[in-house]
Amino acid sequence: MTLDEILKEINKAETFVILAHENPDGDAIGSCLGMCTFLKELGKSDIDVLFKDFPETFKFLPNFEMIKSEPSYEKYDMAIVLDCPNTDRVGKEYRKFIENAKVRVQFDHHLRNSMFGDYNVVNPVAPACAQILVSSLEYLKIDISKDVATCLLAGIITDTGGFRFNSTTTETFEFAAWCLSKGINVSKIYKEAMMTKTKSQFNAEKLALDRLQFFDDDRITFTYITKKDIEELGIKAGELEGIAGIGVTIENVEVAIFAREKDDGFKISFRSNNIDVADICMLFGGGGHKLAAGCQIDSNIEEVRKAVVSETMKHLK
Ligand SMILES: [Mn+2]
Repeated sequence: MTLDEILKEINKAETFVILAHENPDGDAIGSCLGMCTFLKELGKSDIDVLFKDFPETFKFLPNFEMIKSEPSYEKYDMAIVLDCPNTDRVGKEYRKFIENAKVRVQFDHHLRNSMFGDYNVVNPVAPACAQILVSSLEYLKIDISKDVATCLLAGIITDTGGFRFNSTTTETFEFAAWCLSKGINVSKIYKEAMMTKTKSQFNAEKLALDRLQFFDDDRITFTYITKKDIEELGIKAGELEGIAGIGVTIENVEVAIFAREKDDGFKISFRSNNIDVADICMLFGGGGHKLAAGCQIDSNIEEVRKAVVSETMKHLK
């Protein structure tokens, strides 16, 4: 099966690049560091984990200091791509490392994955990429070390919203229970991954909450953060990740929309309690999961708001 072949290829390869979607969240970072730690434990030493920007809040994870922005090689023996549905999402400057690699392996849980790897381990119903890595290691009968488990648990906790989302499976809890039985401090990882925020992150959330508007009989919320806000508040990569989900915690809200300004327009994140927001995002050239999806619109904030709110209203009918 694919996994046995991947392990054979890993054993053969000497230089590795590990990549995930840009603006990485806990699942992307946890999966990458879990993989990196696993490779180190196998005796591999030439490993690059590449991110252009990444949140410092995950610095409690083993091997966090391995993350860097500058590649060591033009061509790697193996590219391992995690939590990323296509080669564009790793970011412009890193895409070539997937194309140039002798062997391309990917593990992912996004809907509509482009299957760009030589080996694709893709399961869209898995709650986190990190959980696919857990099942893969278990399938290969590999003992999961405490350090690998810590990284992967952080990924699972992030992408299940702290075990809240209905994507959470029995395997999720079984792995958390197994971690606890191994003496891993699950509550500490939970707190670091879910609850801890920087002051600039808190200030951004405060501003976004202040601006939050309701539409369609309070079934839709919309809020935004501009480039100017990002500069003024000193917001770093990843610090806006929590904002999208705030709206759907309000009673009767079906869809929460969050727009953040980038150099080329607005990146829009949708969160839903029920309806398929990946469908809505596809109309704007984006995609994602049923209850969490995104797209990009190059326009001003008024136009963006009008477009996404009216399209969401149609879907809610
Ligand atoms: Mn993920």
